[in-house]
Amino acid sequence: MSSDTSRFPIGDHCIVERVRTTFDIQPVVDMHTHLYAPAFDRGAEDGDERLLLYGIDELLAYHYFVDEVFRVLEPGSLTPAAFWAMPTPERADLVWRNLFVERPPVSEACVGLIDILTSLGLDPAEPDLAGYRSWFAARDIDTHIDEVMRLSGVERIVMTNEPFSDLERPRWEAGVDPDPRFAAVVRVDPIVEQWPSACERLAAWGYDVREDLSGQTTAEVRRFLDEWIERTSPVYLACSLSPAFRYASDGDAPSIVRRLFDECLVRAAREHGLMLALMIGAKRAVHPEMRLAGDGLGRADVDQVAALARTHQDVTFLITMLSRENQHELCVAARKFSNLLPFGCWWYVNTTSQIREITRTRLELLGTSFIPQHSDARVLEQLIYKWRQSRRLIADCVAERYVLTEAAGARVTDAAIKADAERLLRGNFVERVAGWTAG
Ligand code: RAT
Ligand code: ZN
Repeated sequence: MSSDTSRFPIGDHCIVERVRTTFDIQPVVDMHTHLYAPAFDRGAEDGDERLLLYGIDELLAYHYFVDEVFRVLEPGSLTPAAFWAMPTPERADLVWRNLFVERPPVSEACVGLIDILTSLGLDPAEPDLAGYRSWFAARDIDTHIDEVMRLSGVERIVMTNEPFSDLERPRWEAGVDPDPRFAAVVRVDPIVEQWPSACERLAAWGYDVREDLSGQTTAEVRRFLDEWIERTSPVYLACSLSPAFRYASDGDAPSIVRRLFDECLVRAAREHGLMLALMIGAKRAVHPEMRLAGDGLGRADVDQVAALARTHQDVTFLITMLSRENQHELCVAARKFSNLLPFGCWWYVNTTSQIREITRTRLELLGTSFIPQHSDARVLEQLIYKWRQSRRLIADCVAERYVLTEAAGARVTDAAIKADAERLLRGNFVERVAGWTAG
């Protein structure tokens, strides 16, 4: 454990160690990941695309490394199309050589990968991937998941389950055995973000829906949501929205998006006693040839979130925003509407400097009434570095507040520190999930 407490302006360094120790051992509920229970891949044949990704090749093929590697390749030496045509191990070799062997790994994602290797007892200085590949190949997946969860202190992994994904939908329809280590989430971006094509797909699946929402459309969208809620038993409903997202109506007639929220998504959330998570600010396909690595971000309008919260005060909205510029405004909106629950430092703000800044702002404005982090892990072992890093950063931000609390004259007991750690890393989420049972 590092003993660098120099950035604390005043006082009692001992409280910093007490907080770090408490946060280090507090189990986490990771409330947004892209990981899947291994049961989703049971029966998959060699060469089939997998839902649960793990191991060195997948770690290096992670989309956070794709845009990073293009920044250091000789300009014009490789097109995105040629890159994607390479098999995964070849892409992994390219990333390893360029970002880890030819220069010291410096970026957030690079340092994270080194942390993973070291935590698993591997030497991070191998010139090539052969040794890592055989180490991962010898792992039994169920034991490996347990070990990764132990190392990262994660008690339950919340998946992102997408009924509109052609890869995932058939697995649910065929039936997936429940795995107590994983919880489901129904995520339906296309319903709001690409309504015309979502409408076409729903119609092809037998729902009586029309693009202008006439007739039975919203009832039929509800039927679709109800069926998926029944099938997956989700812990919340979710939707990712572009920075241009608008809920508030400009004229008298409610917009299609507003009706989809009011009559479908929010109503389903309310009637099933679920939270609705909105992840706002991803500008999809800014550079389409880069595929998953081609998304950017933009500043969104927090007034839209406030309008939703004001209209539906009996539903809890889990909100994360991608733009740094939205973070302070979101905290202020959450002070006005207690049904707004800010969560996580998402994607491009899941970096050391941004986690520190956002967590400090949230603690200053919201006390401990928010969810400071989720991992967004897409590859299993990422849980290790993402949680190791976030735990420590969150603990230090909390300790910084306690130093001020004590300087002002109040005492912070060990029991109070433990209660805050529990609230921040699991309680603020699980207490709002009806019927939550320990994993
Ligand atoms: O962080 C990521 O991996 C992004 O690609 C997105 O998946 C984002 O987290 C999302 O949930 O849309
Ligand atoms: Zn995500």
